[in-house]
Amino acid sequence: MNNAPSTKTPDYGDDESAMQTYLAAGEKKALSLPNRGPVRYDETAKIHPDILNAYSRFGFYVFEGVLGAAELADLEKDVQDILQRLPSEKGSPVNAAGEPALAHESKAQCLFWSKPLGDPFGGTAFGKGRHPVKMIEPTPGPEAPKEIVYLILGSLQFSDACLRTYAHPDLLAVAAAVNGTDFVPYTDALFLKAPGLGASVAWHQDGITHWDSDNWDQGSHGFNFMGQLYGCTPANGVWVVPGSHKTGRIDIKAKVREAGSERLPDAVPMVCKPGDVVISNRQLLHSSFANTSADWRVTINMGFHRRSSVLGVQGGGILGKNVVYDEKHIAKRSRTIGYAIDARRQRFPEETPFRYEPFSAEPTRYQWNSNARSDLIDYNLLDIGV
Ligand SMILES: O=C(O)CCC(=O)C(=O)O
Repeated sequence: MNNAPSTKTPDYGDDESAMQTYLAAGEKKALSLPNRGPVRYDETAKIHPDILNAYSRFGFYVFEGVLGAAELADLEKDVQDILQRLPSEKGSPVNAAGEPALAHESKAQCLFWSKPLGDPFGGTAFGKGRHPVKMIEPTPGPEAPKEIVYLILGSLQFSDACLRTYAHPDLLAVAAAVNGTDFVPYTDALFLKAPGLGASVAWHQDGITHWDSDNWDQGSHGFNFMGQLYGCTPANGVWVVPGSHKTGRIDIKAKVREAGSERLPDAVPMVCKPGDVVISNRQLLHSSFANTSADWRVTINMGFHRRSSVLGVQGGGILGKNVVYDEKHIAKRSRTIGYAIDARRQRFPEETPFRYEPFSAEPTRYQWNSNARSDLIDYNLLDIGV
């Protein structure tokens, strides 16, 4: 299997002791922040203002226990299937069993490869150079493969379970509360951090187009939900600098220089149990370290924007087609929401499905069936990247 763990546990070498101290201190700090708990509503059935205030203040909030046991079991089964379908090596049209590989016919780039414990974006021009500093790249164990897949885009076409999670009514209620009832999709992904192999993601702020806009604010570039299949720890999870979503573009090189390493002193890790889902503002300064720990992290990323941030806006040039996003483009890309709501209704009939306001005139237009599955092939060519 492409992401099979190696046998020897690697570490951060000369930095190991400083790293362990940093991880432990970060965890303590993260757990002391008042930004975690279940999804809660007020007496008018709106997302509780305490949650929205904490999200606004820190730029992230850990929703505890959102994904139940049945949903997690479905997700785990699909993730195992995805891992087995990965190409046997980069560029191969087949998996290790000689069967057609996942995404080998995809028109959009879906699979992102790295050397084990590497930092593929740091210090490169990717994303208009938004990851300016390379992270430490620990040496992997001797049995590690040459390259691993650490990120899969367009994930909703590869997993019905991910599609159903995308329509979790509590999460979509949060999306509506944060981005307005006419919120729109951004992109969806799976981050795979195999123990002893998982790549790092260098410090960066997401968002391309709105930093210098007159009406820029803390919500201009949307947010990601990060659903945790196995939970996440300081060693394998995402780190953020709380509040940095409000301060505009940050000079990351200077910040790392001041800190003397990429262990930024004002950062905290996302610490989650299986089934927790983090909402994370895309403008937050964030990163994740190479996973030298013994624990898997699988994150189901689901991103959403405000409609006003994308309508009539030229795409940022990283995701999907680089076009001006008009109503037609947005409506077509939003079909993932319609299909997901129906797929979820079929699997969890006891739940009250989320009502997505832009589809309120035709609530049954999107039915999840084999035609719909075909309709989702390459849906991510229309990802909305600002
Ligand atoms: O999950 C990770 O390790 C990185 C996530 C990230 O950078 C993102 O979602 O923008």
